[in-house]
Amino acid sequence: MRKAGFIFDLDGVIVDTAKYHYLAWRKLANELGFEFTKEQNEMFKGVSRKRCLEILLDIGGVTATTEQFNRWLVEKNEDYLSYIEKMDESEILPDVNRVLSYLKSKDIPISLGSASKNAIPILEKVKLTDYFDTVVDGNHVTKAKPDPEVFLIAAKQLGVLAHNCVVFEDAIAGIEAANNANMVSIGIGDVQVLTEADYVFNNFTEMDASFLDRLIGKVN
Ligand code: B16
Ligand code: MG
Repeated sequence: MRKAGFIFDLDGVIVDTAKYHYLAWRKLANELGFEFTKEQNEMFKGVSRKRCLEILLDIGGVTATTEQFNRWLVEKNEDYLSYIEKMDESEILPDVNRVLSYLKSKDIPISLGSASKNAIPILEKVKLTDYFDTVVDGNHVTKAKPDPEVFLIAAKQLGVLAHNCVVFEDAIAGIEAANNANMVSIGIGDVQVLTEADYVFNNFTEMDASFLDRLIGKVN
C-alpha cells in the first residue's frame, strides 16, 4: 500500500465557485419573493445542493411540494451551470497549480473530495483534471460532510490509509469531516472560523515547499 495521500475540496479551495452558487440561489430566492444575502450564503459552503435548498426555503418561510422542491433544485442547477460554462483557468485560486505540481513532482497521489455533483465539468473547464488520480464528488456519497464518507472513499481509491491523508478544506463541515476521518486537516480561509483545523492558511500563496515537505513527512 502507498503511504501519503492528499485530498482537495473543490469549491473554495481550488476555485471560487461560491460566488456562482450565490447568484443562482439569489435568483431563485428573488423569484420566490425574498432576499438572500452574501452573509447567508456563507452557510451554504460545503453543504449539499438539497440541504442548501431546504435552508433557503426556511430563510424565505416558503413551503414546497416535492414536485416544486425538485423543480427548484433543477432550476438552480441550470442557472449555476450557465456560469460554469464560462469558466477557464483564470478562475483557479492563487498558487493551486504550484501546490498540485509540487505534490505530483514528489509522486504523491491526489484526490478530489467535494460535495459538488458538478465537480468533473468544473475541473475540465479549468483544465486541472490531469492532476487528480481520482475524483470523489457529490455523485458518489450518501452522507454529507461532516460525515467522513467522501474522504474515506477518496483514501480507499488512492490506496492509502486514512491516517496517512492530508485534506485541504474551506468549510467548517469539511474540516470536521477530515478530523472525523482521522486525517490531517488544513483549513483554507479564516483562522477565526476554521478553529478545528490542524493548520490554517488564508490561501495557498502562504504555503511554501518546506511546509508541504513537513506535511508529507508527517503522514508518510
Ligand atoms: P452542486 P465543495 C460544495 O462544494 C459547495 O461548497 C456547496 O456550496 C454546494 O452546495 C455543494 O458543493 C453542492 O454543489 O450543487 O454543484 O452539487 O466545497 O464540497 O467542493
Ligand atoms: Mg468547499
